[in-house]
Amino acid sequence: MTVTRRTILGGAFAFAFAASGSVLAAKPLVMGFSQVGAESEWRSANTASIKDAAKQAGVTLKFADAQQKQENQVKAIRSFIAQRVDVIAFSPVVETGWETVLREAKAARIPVILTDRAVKVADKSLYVTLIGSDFVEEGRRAGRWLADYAATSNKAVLNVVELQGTVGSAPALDRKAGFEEAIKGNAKLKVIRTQTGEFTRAKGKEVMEAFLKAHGKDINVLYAHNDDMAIGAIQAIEEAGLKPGKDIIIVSIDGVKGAFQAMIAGKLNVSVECSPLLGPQLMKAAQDVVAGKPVAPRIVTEERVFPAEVAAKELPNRKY
Ligand code: GYE
Repeated sequence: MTVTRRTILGGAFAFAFAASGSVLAAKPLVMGFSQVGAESEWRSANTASIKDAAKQAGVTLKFADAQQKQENQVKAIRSFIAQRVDVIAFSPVVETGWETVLREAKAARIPVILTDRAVKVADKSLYVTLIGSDFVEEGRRAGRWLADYAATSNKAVLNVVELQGTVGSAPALDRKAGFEEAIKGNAKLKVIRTQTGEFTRAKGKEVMEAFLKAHGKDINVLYAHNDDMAIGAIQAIEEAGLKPGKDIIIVSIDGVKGAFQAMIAGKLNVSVECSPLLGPQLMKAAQDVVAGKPVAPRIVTEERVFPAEVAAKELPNRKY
């Protein structure tokens, strides 16, 4: 008797059918998920959201942490293919280098859903959809906030240092580009240094220390691609005897609780929201794709900007 595992009904279950067409058994949908790592508060909230949503939806989740390494993600995806999961989802650590493994998933007829970060592949049929934020827009929002701030400053020029995210990752590339676009032609804003802080507190602190050593009090603004690097940099600024949020204006992205606490303490000036709560949308897309229902090729998360003035009022509403 031949049994196909192709799913033709929706919900959280993949139904196994006998050759005769009768339903043999209802099996929970199995998802293999390869996570970037545990580099930030954002990432921990994202992992919790995916695990909770899987439980809620009755999806069996095979979760693998790649520790910020693409090779680990490729290995995890290959193992999901070998295990014949119903759907593969992953948040790609970097944008390039995915063609081969995605072709392997396609050959095995396992649909792939991207969450959070994008990949650069010529063949768009290698994945079903990308669920996540518009990082270029987040960068623009950070840049627009800073341009508004600069307009009120009586300094002729504000020297900006930038802490970039993981080299080659979609959020680092896009947040840099969006920010540059928003401050382009602004004679008051000058980016004097830019370097990666790998999205972590430890590296953010270390790189900010180096910036301070080289430029000291000449630094007027820090633009950090995420809150964790900003929080690390805040420590470095304090250790250098300067006041974060005052001597150095700080703009960052994510909107995690740690950022709200820093804003309330007057040490961070603004955080542009990037929601990590992608779990429910991911489970819905997975169920739809396995059920053969249409799924939009891009699902964008809705987000806001939180300046320090609203931090105390907003903190109780924050879910991550
Ligand atoms: O901003 C950062 C995390 O890809 C949007 O990754 C995500 C970024 C997030 O490490 O904190």
